[in-house]
Amino acid sequence: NLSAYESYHGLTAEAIQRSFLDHLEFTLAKDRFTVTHLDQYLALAYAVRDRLIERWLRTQDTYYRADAKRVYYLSMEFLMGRTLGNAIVNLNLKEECRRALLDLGYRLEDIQETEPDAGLGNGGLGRLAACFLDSMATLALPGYGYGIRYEYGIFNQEIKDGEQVEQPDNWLRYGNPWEIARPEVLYPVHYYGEVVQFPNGNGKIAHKWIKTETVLAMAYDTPIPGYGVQNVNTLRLWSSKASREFDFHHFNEGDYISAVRSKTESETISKVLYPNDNRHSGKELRLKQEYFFVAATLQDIIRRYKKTRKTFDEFPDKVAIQLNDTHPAIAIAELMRIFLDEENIPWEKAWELTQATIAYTNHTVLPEALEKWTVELLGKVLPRHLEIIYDINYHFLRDVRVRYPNNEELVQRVSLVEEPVPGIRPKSIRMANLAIVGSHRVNGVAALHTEILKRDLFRDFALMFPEKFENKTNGITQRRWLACCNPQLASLITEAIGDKWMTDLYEMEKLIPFADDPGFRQAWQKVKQDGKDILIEVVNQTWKHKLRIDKQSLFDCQVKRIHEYKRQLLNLFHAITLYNRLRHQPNLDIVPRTIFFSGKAAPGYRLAKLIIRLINAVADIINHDVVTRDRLRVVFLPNYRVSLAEKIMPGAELSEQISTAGMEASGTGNMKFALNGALTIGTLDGANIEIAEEVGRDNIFIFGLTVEEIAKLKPHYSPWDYFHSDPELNEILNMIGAGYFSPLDKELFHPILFSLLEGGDQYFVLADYRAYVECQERVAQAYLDQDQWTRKSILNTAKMGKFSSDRTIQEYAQSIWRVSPVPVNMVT
Ligand code: DL6
Repeated sequence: NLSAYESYHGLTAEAIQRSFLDHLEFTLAKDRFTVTHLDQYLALAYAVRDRLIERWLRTQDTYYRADAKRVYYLSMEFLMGRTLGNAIVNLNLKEECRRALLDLGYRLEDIQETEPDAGLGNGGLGRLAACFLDSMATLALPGYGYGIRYEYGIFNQEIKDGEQVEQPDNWLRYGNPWEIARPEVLYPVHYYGEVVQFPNGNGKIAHKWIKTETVLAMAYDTPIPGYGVQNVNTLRLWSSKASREFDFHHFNEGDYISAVRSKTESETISKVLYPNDNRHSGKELRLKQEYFFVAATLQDIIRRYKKTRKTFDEFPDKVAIQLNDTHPAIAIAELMRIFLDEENIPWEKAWELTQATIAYTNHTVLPEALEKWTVELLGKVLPRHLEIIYDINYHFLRDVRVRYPNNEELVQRVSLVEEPVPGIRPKSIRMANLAIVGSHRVNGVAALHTEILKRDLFRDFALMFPEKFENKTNGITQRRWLACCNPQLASLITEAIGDKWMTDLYEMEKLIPFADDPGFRQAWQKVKQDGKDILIEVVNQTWKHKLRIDKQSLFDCQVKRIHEYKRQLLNLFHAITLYNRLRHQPNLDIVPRTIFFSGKAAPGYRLAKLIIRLINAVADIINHDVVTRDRLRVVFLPNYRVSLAEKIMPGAELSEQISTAGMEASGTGNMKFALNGALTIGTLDGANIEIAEEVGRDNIFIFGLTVEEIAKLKPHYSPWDYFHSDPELNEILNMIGAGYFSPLDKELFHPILFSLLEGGDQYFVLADYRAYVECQERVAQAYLDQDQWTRKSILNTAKMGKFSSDRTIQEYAQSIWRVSPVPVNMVT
């Protein structure tokens, strides 16, 4: 007999149950005879969503009344994963939901499993954006995520005969209860056409972009609840719709089929996420996607700004725009276009406002990932923007020549335009240079990465504008990556030190004394074992009980995108090393290991796909060998995604972070593992360095060449020397070459050997092999002493305070965005 108000707002188990049953009946039109798992999930999702709505509305109202400065996080990717569990934790409703459902005979965990992942991202960059949204809301910052509502997110990976097969990710098939469509929030986005000039009456020349093709961007909003606050922020994603004028043009000419075709073509813009991680595609559709969400977002930002202001003088005081890599960097030209052509603001003023508003985060130093658009393509798709970029370059290079006279080489290097080399490269726009010049701050994502930006990649710019460059070491949200994904460990920690760590991860330091408490260690070990059991269950479901996993074995995990620089090969070579040792000496006493791999390869990245095939081929041989299979297992878990990561982290004991030094900008998987008590084996790369500083060298396994050593070795590096001088390495490469792992096609894996030997081993796999194997021996030795291992595990978790995305976001808020918390108060 609850009131309707209680059904929408009540936070008791009773109210949630009522809401759940109401949605089942009135939203989904189901009864207990026809209800499916999907219905159960949807009904619960709606019930939980109801509890966010009032706070969500109140949040917008509070920000408006406070005339708050807003932060706009522009990202092509938001790798959100599932929403239900996170919303329940952030609303503190877990027990109530559990009870409400149990009473009806349902288990909360089972219902959560029905939710598809929102896989609107490739990897680290997209997941970072998702963690940042959680932290901004939790810190009560007026933050908005803006991106694209891809109809198809990152592909689903199947493994068939050891090979990756991509399947479309139709994640919206059964509807998305978390989004609210906003058909009234609709903006035109223009492409192609031409630019005309005319006198503006004040003795100046004005520009008009005409004869364009127009697509509409429609908004879909998702609530982002903070933890422990009433703030509920917004993620606004744009979906493309055909514009009416565009249709009418064809209709008027009586060409119905063309009209429908153009409509479909317009709607392809938000159809699919490009599945590349750390690689620039250069495709026209990708450029259109980038401009699509930037143009819609800027219109939305300006509309909101204009609600309270008549001039643009205060724009940078009310608006901070963060570019998540260069993917949205066209925002610099677009904001200038709006200021110049639509608002008639003079160039100098427009430029000052643009620079003061925008900041840019770089996420990679890999040359193949740096975006360059050919002048031909940019001029065709966005002719006015190309003109503006040339004008920005003209002003910028003029200043450079004044500051650094007679240094045309410098001018060439920093120019936004890369000059063509006939037959080699076309004339192109360097988006990173545009992003640096158009921003007031540029940041890297870990200390080493920022140093490399300043020393190498952006050296000239860092010397010109030292005040622009800052470091912001990445972080992860402890709400999802501990509280949601590892509730047992979270409870154990909370029983010991209280729950303040949920909003202040430095509180974890209070665990330090517990590392020496035998009772606590035992309890910790038990929870870690339960995590391993859950992971075994995942393996059993995936491999239909064909793989028997030793629950006592060391769970050694490398889960991330498959990329040569991340060096899954190094890990695999270690597995083959152990295998060979066991073959040669069957009685050898080794620490039993299960080596887990998981990750997707970009569909067009042939070598990465071949690496997946080799992992599976090696797994097949090792797991079937009666001599070795009880002591060594290799498991590839298909379809790595956020929800799978949430099952892997709690069971992992060893975290593989073994990229070539200098190449992984930060890494964030490294932080998730350590927070869940895994020990890291890693190179001195990205955030590993800072993790080592925090946990101490006794509690981490560091190996391999440093950035400086690689730089020294590079000019005369010969992988052949290592091939000839290291017998174990030699044996592995010969086995692969002779078809040991591919008896039906002995040359199958030759391209991998080619890249390692003739190709020069760009990623120094052979150079680091011996150090890695020796380091793994230290790991195995340490694992023998379970008590000491557990101590280190506890200390890893205890020292993760720095790696909360709350800390990262606080730093962005203070030194880049200059925004303050605006807490929402629900008491009227
Ligand atoms: O900053 C988030 C994440 C880092 O942790 C990874 O180290 C880095 O590889 C990744 N970068 C990209 C670059 N993609 N582009 N462009 O995903 O960013």
